[in-house]
Amino acid sequence: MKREEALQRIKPHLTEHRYAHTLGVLESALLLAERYGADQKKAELAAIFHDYAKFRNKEEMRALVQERLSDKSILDYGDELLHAPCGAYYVAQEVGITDEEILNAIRYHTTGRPGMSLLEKIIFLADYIEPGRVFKGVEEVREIAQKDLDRAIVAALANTVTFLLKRGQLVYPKTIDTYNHLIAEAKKA
Ligand code: DGI
Ligand code: FE
Ligand code: FE
Repeated sequence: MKREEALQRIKPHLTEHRYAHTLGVLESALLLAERYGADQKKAELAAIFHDYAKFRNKEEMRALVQERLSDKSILDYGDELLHAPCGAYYVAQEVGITDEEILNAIRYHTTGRPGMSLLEKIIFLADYIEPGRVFKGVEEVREIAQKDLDRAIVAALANTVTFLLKRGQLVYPKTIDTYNHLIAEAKKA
């Protein structure tokens, strides 16, 4: 699928703000793919579709997870997590993308998972550092991202967990597992 066609496919599903965010994720993902040697075309499609389900009806998504998806654990950790695994499902069903690497990059873009592929890491990080993001600590993560992909993800995860803790929100265990996995791997190296 060509870039223009993919962008046309997501536009009706997103607000103007979220569409601009998606263009930022696309830009960052392509730069990271170049730097770390990932497939540019897969990075492009995964970035464009990563928030495809951001504005879907939450009840519909909860029902989808209950009925169709194997991992139901996200249901207990807040509705914000639904759009990633449900997005992967809808993108497969409605857009016809079948590449599991692309679908996994969409599926795990919010929480990460232990053992992420290069493409998954790139989409996870691009979502965090895209030029439109302004939250505290993002500039430091952008700098680390120039040199060390895993370290940048650890920094992003640490910021996100800190953010959730400060607001008294639930932290999804897989987010912590991802953090621990990357720290343990860095110690081994
Ligand atoms: O969809 P975006 O806004 O571009 O970014 P995202 O997919 O990373 O989603 C961000 C939201 O997800 C934000 O509200 C915080 C929430 N979130 C991220 N990690 C976790 C989380 N929420 C819970 N409960 N647990 C997590 O581990
Ligand atoms: Fe998202
Ligand atoms: Fe996003």
